Amino acid sequence: MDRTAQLTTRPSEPATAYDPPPSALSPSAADPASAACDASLRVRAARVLEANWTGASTVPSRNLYPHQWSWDSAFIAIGLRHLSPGRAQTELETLLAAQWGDGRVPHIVFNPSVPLDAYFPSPDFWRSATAGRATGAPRTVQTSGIVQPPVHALAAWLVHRADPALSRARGFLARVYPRLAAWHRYLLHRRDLGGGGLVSVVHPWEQGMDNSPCWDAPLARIVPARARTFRRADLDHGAPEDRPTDLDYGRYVRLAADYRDAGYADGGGDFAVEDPAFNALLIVSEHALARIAQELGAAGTARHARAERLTAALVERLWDPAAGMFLCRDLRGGGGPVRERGVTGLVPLLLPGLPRTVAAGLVRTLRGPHFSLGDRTRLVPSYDLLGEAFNAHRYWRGPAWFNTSWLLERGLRAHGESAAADALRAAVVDLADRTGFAEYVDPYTGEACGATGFSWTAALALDLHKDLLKRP
Ligand code: 9WN
Repeated sequence: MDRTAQLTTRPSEPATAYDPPPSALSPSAADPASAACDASLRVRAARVLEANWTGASTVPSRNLYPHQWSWDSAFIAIGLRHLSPGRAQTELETLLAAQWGDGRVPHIVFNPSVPLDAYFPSPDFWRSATAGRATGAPRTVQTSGIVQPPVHALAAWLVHRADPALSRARGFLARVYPRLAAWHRYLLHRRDLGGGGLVSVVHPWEQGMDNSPCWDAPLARIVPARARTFRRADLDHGAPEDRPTDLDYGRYVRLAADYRDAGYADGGGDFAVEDPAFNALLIVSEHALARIAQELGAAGTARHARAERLTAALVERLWDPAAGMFLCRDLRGGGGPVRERGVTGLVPLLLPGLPRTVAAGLVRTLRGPHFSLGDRTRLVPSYDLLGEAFNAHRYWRGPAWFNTSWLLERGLRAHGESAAADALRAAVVDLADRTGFAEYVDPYTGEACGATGFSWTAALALDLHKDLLKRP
C-alpha cells in the first residue's frame, strides 16, 4: 500500500476562505477531562474510516452501502485529509477514474467483489458498459448512470490544502483538475433543462436526499415499476418504517430504467427538478475550481464570475421570500415551485455571494419554527418540523443528517453567525460520537437511526472536531 495512504495524525492545515478559523474554543475542549475524551473521538472516527476503507476508496457503510458513492466520497475525503491526505487524494481519484466520457461522475462505482444481491440496484440493472456506451461509460469498471451533488472540487481543494507539499509532489491537482472541469461542464451544458442557467436533477437519488417530501409531487406522476420486477436489498439492513415505501421504490426504479433505456441521454425524462442544494454545491465547487486553476498557474477569474452568475440565477429562480428559503422548481409539472420546506432550501447559505437579505432570511428560517435550530433541535432537520409529511425517523422526511449540518455550519460561519455555528459544530461532534457515528438521528431526541459506523458522519465529525481542539 502507498505509505502516504496510511492513517496518521496530521498537523492542522492553514485556514483558507473555505476553512475559516474557529472563533472560540468550546467549553468541552477547554475542560481537560473532556479534551481527553475528544482526543479519543479522533481515534474512534479513524477506526470507522479504517474499517470502511476497501484499499482504494471508502464505503459509506459496510452492510447497507457496500460500494463507493459519489458525494459520500467527497465528504469522506474532507475528513480523511486530517488523518491521511494521501488516502484522501486516492479516495477522490478512484471516484474520478470512473468518470464517463461525457463528463458525468457516476453516483455509484461498483466493487466487483461484492455479490450482486448485496445492494439494489446492482450493476446488472444499470448495465453502464452497454447502455452507457454512447455517452462514454467506462469499460473497465461498472457504475450507475445517474449522478450526485458536485461536492468534489470543494473536497479536492480542501484535501490539497491539508498537505500542499504532498499534493504538489503527487501532481494531485494537475491530475484531478481536467476531470473536475469536465464534470462541471457536463452539468452546466447537459443538465440545464430549464434553460435558466441552473442544473436539474433527473432522479431523487441524484440529489442525495432521496425520500424528501420535495419529491412527492414530481414523483406522483411517475408510473411505478411493478413490485415483483425487483428485490430491495435495503430492507435486509434497514427498518422498513424508516426506509422509503415500496411505492416510492417502484417509482425510483421506473425512472432509472427509463433513463437507462434511453442510453442515459439527457433531456427526455419525466422527472426534472432544479434543486437549491445541488446548485449551491456546484457554485461552491466552481469557486474551489477557480482556486485550483490559480494554484496551477491559470486564471480563475472566469470561474469566479460564472459562480456569481449562477448565484444570481439561483436567487432569481428558486428564492421564495414568503417562505424565507429556497424552494425546488418542478420543470415537468409546469415549472412552478414545490411548496415543501426541505433542508435543501437552506443549504445555499453556504454561498459567500448571497445578497444580505437572503442570507438573513435563511438564518431566521433556520432558527424559526420550521427547523428550530438551537431551540428544539441541535442538528438541522431534513424537513419542516411543521410539515404534513414530517416523520422524525423516515428517510429524509424529518431526521437530521450530519452532512447537511456540516454544510450549514459553514454557511452560518460564512455569514458571521459564529455563536450559532459554534453550537452546531459542537452538536455534530457530540451526537456523532454518542450515536456510534449514526447515519442520521431523530431531530428532537438525537436517537441514532439507520446504519452506525457511517463514514461521512465519522469524517465530518473529525473535520469539525479538529476545529474544536484548535486554540484561537
Ligand atoms: C441511493 C450512500 C447514499 C447517500 C444518499 C442516501 C442513500 C442510496 C439509497 O445512501 O442513498 O443512492 O440506497 O438510499 O440517501 O444521500 O449518498 O450513503
